Amino acid sequence: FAMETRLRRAVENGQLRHEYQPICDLGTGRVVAFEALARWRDEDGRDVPPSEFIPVAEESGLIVPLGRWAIEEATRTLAEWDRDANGDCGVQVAVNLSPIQLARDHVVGVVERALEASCLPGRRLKLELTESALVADPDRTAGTMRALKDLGATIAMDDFGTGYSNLAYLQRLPIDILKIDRSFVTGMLADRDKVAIVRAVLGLAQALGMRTVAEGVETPELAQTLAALGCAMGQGFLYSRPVPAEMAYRLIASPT
Ligand code: G
Ligand code: G
Ligand code: MN
Ligand code: NA
Repeated sequence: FAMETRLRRAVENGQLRHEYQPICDLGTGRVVAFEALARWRDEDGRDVPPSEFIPVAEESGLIVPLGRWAIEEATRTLAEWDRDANGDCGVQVAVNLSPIQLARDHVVGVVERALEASCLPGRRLKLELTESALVADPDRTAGTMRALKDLGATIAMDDFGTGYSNLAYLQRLPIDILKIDRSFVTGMLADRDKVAIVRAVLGLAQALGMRTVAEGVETPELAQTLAALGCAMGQGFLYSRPVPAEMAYRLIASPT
């Protein structure tokens, strides 16, 4: 439990940070959104990846304060970008919601208060859920998703294709965006099976009226191929690694 103790201190003392990774229009390369990604530097100076500390936060219940911080910090940052732009800076901010957080906290109230505090309309916010939230508690998750939609937020299914949920929920839930998992995208130009999976997801999204984001877009060739296949947006090292908020703002102010 040593990591849990140190993570608890970091959450309480406001020592977590965000980095922001752009999500771009695959056709034009313009930044349309930023995904907020939590960062934690442990007391010994080690940058602990979210793949290590998010599970600890989920098991310990710390995901509730951590998740609140993430929503508040991301909306505060977007409001700052708007101030720097003297108006709507033109992008959304995306925040990851953990299934445990959805089960244990009143996320809708947290989102509503954060939007109010930062004077942002709900449409500026995107919330990324994973299929595991639907497996864990489909009814509660569905209700939360509808309430978040009522606030104006966009709902994205993260890591799509890697979970264990069935496809029936896709049609019943207010999902705006499917994010195609990086494992299907990176390297797909040399792998016909990956192309087939990506095509199938794009077809499904189109049939259900959803938009798509491909994760793990590392090369211009990949961006071109995905755009030709009908994918709207991409995220990955081609555009930028996750970067601190000040650097992210410069990516909007002077697009590449
Ligand atoms: O290594 P990298 O930072 O890109 O890892 C990002 C992954 O970590 C995201 O895809 C997401 O699953 C998880 N993550 C990052 N920040 C948060 C957060 O604030 N809340 C939750 N639930 N997950 C996060
Ligand atoms: O799939 P998930 O969202 O958990 O992945 C997030 C992780 O992937 C982060 O660590 C992020 O830095 C990394 N990542 C983001 N874009 C790319 C990319 O284009 N290629 C690779 N290999 N990793 C990426
Ligand atoms: Mn995500
Ligand atoms: Na992800």
